[in-house]
Amino acid sequence: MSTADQPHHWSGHLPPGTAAADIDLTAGVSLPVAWSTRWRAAPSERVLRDPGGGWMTGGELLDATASVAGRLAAAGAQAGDRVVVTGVSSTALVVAHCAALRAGMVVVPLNPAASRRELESVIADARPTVAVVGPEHVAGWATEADHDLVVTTLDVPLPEGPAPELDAGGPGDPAMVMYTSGTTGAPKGAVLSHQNLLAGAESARLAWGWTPEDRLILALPLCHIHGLGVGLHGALLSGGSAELQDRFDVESVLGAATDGATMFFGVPTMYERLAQAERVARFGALRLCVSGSAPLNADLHARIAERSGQVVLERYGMTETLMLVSNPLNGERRAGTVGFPMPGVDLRLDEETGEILVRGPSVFAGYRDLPDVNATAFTDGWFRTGDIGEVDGGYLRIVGRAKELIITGGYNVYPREVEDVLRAFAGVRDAAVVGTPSDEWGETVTAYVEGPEQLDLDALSVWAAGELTAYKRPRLVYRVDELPRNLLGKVVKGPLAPPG
Ligand code: MLC
Ligand code: AMP
Repeated sequence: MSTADQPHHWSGHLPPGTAAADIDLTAGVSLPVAWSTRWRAAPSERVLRDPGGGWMTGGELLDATASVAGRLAAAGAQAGDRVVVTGVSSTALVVAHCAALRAGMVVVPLNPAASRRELESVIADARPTVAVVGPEHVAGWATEADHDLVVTTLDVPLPEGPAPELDAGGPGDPAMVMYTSGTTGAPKGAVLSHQNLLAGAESARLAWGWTPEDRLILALPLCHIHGLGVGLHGALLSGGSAELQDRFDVESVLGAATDGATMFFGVPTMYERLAQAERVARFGALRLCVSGSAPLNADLHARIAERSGQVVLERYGMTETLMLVSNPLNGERRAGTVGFPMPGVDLRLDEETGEILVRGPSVFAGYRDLPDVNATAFTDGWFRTGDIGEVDGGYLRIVGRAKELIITGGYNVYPREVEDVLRAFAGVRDAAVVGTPSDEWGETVTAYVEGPEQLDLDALSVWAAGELTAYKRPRLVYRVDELPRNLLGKVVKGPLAPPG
C-alpha cells in the first residue's frame, strides 16, 4: 500500500483539541467498573426503557444487577464460568447480562430464535453453569441438553445469595463468548475480554460524540455485537439512555425519533424499510444515525438524505473486533465507504490480496479452544478480517470478501453450515449455498441441491427451518441434476444461477 493509499489516521475522529496520545481507551478498567461508577454517581437518572414502557434508573440497575449476581452465584456460577443469556429485548434481559458481567462470569449471548441443534452445539462447546432463557421451548431444550445446567427465566427467580465480589474482572479476563458458525460449519466461540468490550464501547463513544444527553433507539437484537457490544454497552458507558424495542418496527422507530430520542443504530435492511415510510421525514430529528453490519448502498444513503435530511453514518465492524472503521461524525460522510479507523484501531491491507488486517485493544485474542484456527486467524499479531478493502482518498471501501459469507438483513450466514444441514436430508447428494442480490435483504440465502427429480423441496425447506435460525434458512431452493465441479470434483459456485 503506497502512502497515498493509507486511510486517514484515527485521530481524525477525536474532538478538536484532543490528541491521539491523550487517549487511553481502557482507562476505565472494565465496563462493569465504568457502569457501576456512573450508576452510583447518578442513581436517579433514567437509563433504560423497557419495550413495555417502564424506565429503570441507574440506582435500580445497580441494585437489580447486584441481586441477580447473588442469585447466579448461589446457583453455583463462579467468576469465569459461562452463563448463557438469551431472550428478546427487555430490561430483565439487560439486567441478567450486566449482572453476570459484574460478577466476573462470562456471558454467552444467544439468539432467542436459535434452533435446537444450534443451542445444543453452543452448550456443548461453552459448557455453561447457568442458562438464563426467555423462550420456554428453549429452556426445555437447554434442560434436556445438559441435566446439570441450571436453567432459569429472565427474571432469574433463583434462591437469594450474597452478591459475589462485583466489578472485579480484570482487563484480560474473558467477559463474553460470542458464537459464529464460521467457514468450517462448526461453531467458533470468539472470546472477548473485559478490555476488548470496554475499548470497543469507548471508541464508539469518542468517535460518535456520545454523551449523557443521548437517548438511543435500540431495536437491534441484543445477541450480536451491533446491538449488544456497541448499542447497549455504549449507551450504558456514555451515561445516556437507551429505549429498547423488542422488534424492529418502522413506525415505532419514527415515533421515538420525534419523542426524545437522539440516535438510531441499524442495519441496511432497516434503513431500506425506513426510507420507504411515509413519515420518514421524522428521521431528520435525530442527531445521529449509524448503519453497519452489511454494506449500505450509496443509492439508499442518498434516498434517506433526500427524504429526511439525515446523512447516515456508515461504519464497519466484526464480532471478533468490535467497531473498526467509521465515517466521521464531523466531516464528510462518504457514501459507499466505511470511513477511516476508529480510535485505537491499527489497520493495514495485505499487499497481495487487499485483505483488511487489524489490531488494537478491542481486537479479541482468539476463539475458544481452537488453537489451529487461531494460528491462521492472525499474522504477526494482526487479525485477518476476511474482508477485502481498498483505500481511496483516506477512506476505506469494502470491495469483497476472502471468506465465504452471506449477509442477509445484517445477519451473517456461513454457507458451509447451511450446506451441512441440507446434505443431511434424505436424497440430497450435495448442496451449494450462495447469496443472491436482494434490494431488501442485501443478499438472499439461496441453495442449489443435487438430488433426484422427485426430491421434495418443500419438505427440505421445512427440515432446514427446524435446524437453523430463521435468517439462515434458504429462501430460494433449486434442485439440480449435478452441481458444477472442477477437475478435482470440488463444487464451483461461480456458474450457479437460477434455472430458466
Ligand atoms: C428476518 N427474516 C429474515 C431476516 N430477518 N430472513 C433473512 N434474513 C434476515 N436477516 C425472516 C423472518 O424469519 C420471516 O420469515 C421473514 O423474514 C419476514 O420477517 P420480518 O418480520 O419482515 O423480519 P423482521 O423480524 O422485521 O427482521 C428484519 C430485521 C432483522 C432486519 C429487523 O433481520 C434484524 O434485526 N437484523 C439485524 C441483525 C443484526 O443485529 N446484525 C448484527 C450482527 S453483528 P418467515 O419465513 O417466518 O416469514 C455484525 C458486526 C457489525 O454484523 O459490524 O455490526
Ligand atoms: P459478524 O461476523 O456477524 O460480526 O459480521 C462481521 C462482518 O460483517 C464483517 O466481516 C463484514 O464482512 C461485514 N460488515 C460489517 N459492517 C459492514 C459494512 N459497513 N459494510 C460491509 N460489510 C460489513
